[in-house]
Amino acid sequence: MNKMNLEIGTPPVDEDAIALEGVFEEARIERLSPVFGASITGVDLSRPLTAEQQVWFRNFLTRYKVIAIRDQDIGHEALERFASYFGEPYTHPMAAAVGQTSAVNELRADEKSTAAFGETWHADMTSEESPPTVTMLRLAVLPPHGGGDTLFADTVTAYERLSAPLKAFLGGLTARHNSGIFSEKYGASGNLPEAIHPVIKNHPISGLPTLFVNTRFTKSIVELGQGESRAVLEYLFHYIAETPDFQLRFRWSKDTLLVWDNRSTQHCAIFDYWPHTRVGYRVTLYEPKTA
Ligand SMILES: O=C(O)CCC(=O)C(=O)O
Ligand SMILES: [Fe+2]
Repeated sequence: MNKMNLEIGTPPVDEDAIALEGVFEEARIERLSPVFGASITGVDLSRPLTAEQQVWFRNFLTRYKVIAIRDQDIGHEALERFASYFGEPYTHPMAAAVGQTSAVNELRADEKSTAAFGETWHADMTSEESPPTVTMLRLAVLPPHGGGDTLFADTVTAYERLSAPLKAFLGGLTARHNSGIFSEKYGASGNLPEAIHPVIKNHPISGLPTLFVNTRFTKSIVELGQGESRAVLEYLFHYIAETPDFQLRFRWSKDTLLVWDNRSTQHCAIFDYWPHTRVGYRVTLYEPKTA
């Protein structure tokens, strides 16, 4: 089996395609759920990866959608280097307001926080014409009594499990996404991105259809009347948020680097640890690199 057969244009889902032999001899993979998600131990991101290892990681991500790379006590430079294997760093349009000063963005919540970043179900910045493709987050400080888990939903499986008539109906629709959340939450004004995306969007690498609407950015369905749009979106938002069968709850460990495919998943951060501190370092990428 060719280890690289998940790259652009081929369907992803053969486990042999991400065999570790000859690429990472010391590594071990464990599933995070039967549906999606995997963790890997025994790799070291403090050093550059070979071209073959980079392709392997991209395939691993496409296949599992959320990957946890354990025990990465790495600095920002190594984080940025690993991130560069997945795309170009994305700068948030509200960079200053969300505390971003470089490609690596500190995510911090502590006793002074009234909210944490990403507390509603969303994919990152779908209000962009080309939304981020991959996001990675390394947690450096964990709350002492647990908490601060992150929920994920697999939006390929969410689509797959809809009935055929609903799939056919949604297949012809597009939706408006905007960044209103930033004016509401951060008082932002000016040119915030907005975009129209198909409600069912094919993943650019796997080709698989995904359910591409989210509570944070999706405002209406272009082809429907206002009431119809509201009802359909309401149903889809609830369906994604309330179907545990295609969700996982990720429990962090210190120095885990979590990478998610922003095109085939949604996530929701849980802020249950106040007044304790949780600190992470985050890099967001756009424009997939091909091998
Ligand atoms: O803090 C988290 O677990 C995730 C926050 C979030 O939504 C993000 O980093 O995109
Ligand atoms: Fe997010």
